[in-house]
Amino acid sequence: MLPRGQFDIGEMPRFGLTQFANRFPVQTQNPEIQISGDVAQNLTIMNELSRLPMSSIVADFHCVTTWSSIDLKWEGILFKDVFERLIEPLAKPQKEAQFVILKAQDGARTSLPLSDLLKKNVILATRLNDEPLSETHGAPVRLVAPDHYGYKNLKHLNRLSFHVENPGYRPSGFRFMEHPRARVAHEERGQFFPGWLLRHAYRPLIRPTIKLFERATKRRSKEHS
Ligand SMILES: Nc1nc2c(c(=O)[nH]1)N[C@H]1C(S)=C(S)[C@@H](COP(=O)(O)O)O[C@H]1N2
Ligand SMILES: [Mo]
Repeated sequence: MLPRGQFDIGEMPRFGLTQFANRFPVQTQNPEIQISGDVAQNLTIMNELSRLPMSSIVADFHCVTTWSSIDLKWEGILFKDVFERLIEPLAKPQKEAQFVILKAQDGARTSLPLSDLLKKNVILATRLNDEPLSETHGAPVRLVAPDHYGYKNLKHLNRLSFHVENPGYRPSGFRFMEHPRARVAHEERGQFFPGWLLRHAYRPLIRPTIKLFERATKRRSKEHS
């Protein structure tokens, strides 16, 4: 059964805030993630990723605007493994640095508490449904945190920063649209307004947003052919 307020849209569309429809990653081949913030040592993670064990999860994906895509198979490296095997020993974040900011090649950004990222179903995915992750769905690497709404699942991930306190970072969209945790099970769609209200406000935006992203993707592939 789908969580409250969600419906099954079938195949996963390319989606996001409208300002990202025409922004694309510069680099889609090799994952490269910068680690910074309240750490002893800044760090760039690249080839090290391929030395960590691959994991896979099967999960449903829930966009805050109420569409869901079910039974997606993601493969990659658990965030927990990356944190424990690379980030902790090499970058040495301060113990109190529990506020994590995630940034992407297209300029999108979001945040999550470290404790949410360390759950066993949070993965830095490089494959979707037995194929390499496409540019559409976040190449070369995206975060997948299925217990959290889609906007926490950053595509084209290229920076993680760890902070003792929120350093005044601003989310991609309006503040009311970004809940600090955005847990699907609690319908934490945003801040200040209840989930059920945002549900109704967002639903009419789905079709036009999908169209906008489709047009942008078509234009992009023409330019690249
Ligand atoms: N870099 C980046 N990540 C992003 C977005 C985006 O526009 N840019 N949109 C978010 C939103 S709102 C959703 S619902 C999902 C959509 O993922 P999809 O395009 O693979 O369906 O990505 C999320 N991650
Ligand atoms: Mo979304």
